[in-house]
Amino acid sequence: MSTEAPYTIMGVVNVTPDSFSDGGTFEDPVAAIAHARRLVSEGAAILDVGGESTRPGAAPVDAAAEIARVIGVVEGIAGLRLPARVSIDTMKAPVAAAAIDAGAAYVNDVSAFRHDPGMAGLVADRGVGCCLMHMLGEPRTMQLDPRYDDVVSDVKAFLEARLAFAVAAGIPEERIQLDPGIGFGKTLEHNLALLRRLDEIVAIGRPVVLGTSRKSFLGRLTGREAAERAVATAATTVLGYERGARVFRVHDVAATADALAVVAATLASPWPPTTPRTTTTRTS
Ligand code: HH2
Repeated sequence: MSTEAPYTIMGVVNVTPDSFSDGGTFEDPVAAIAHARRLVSEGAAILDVGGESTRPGAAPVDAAAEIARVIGVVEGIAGLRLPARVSIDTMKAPVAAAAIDAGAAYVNDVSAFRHDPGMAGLVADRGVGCCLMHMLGEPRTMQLDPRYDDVVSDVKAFLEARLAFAVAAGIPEERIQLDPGIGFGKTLEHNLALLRRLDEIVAIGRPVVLGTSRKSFLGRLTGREAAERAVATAATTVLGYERGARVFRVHDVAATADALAVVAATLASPWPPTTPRTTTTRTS
């Protein structure tokens, strides 16, 4: 029987001064690398390193500054030889190229290859995996007045079109994952509709990445500050897994690992072998 988990946890490593929930915490490369090591010990199989915040209204960063922020961290993590792939969270081909040279094996592009015309060719040529995410507009303006005919159908059509674009650029379909972009040009109602009907995005046929972690719609629902939203995030993780998402981009890896171990065991038949964090078990 395979012992491989039926899901992947992507741990967030933000090397930024201004990310919405952890800006400034891991700006120091030594702290970022130590954080990455901890996330892997908690269950992350991908580490998503980002040097530019995409929060609503965030100031853009040029490629040179972004490279200066992230490359030492990517190199440092790759040098640890952890059992995890390094992902670079960027919309810019020069940043992705430098990160791949430094050991990254996955490009997480929240613009789905629309921002930089060189990105799709780079991912094709370098043979790495990628995530294509839906975003309405750009980070600076995306939350001003987002409108859709039907948010789920519109996001689905967008992702199908971007998948076709990426395949036409020479990226094998097996290396492409898709993300509905929770919080990127979406109201609370849009985010909830996408979660409720996530199976429609899953039906495209590529692994779906879900990025709800600590996002502001969870704050609106619970009244909690960003750093206190791990439980709310876990609720979306359970729901997302049940509806077919398989990659979970989160800040709180340990809580997510617990939630996924339970939901995956519950839905699987027979119960898949998971690796509990401790061996103490009770019968109830
Ligand atoms: N969300 C954020 C950044 N990158 N990538 C994907 N694929 N999906 C997401 O939902 C997603 C993403 C925003 O979260 P965070 O990195 O914590 O914040 P910031 O952009 O402010 O750095």
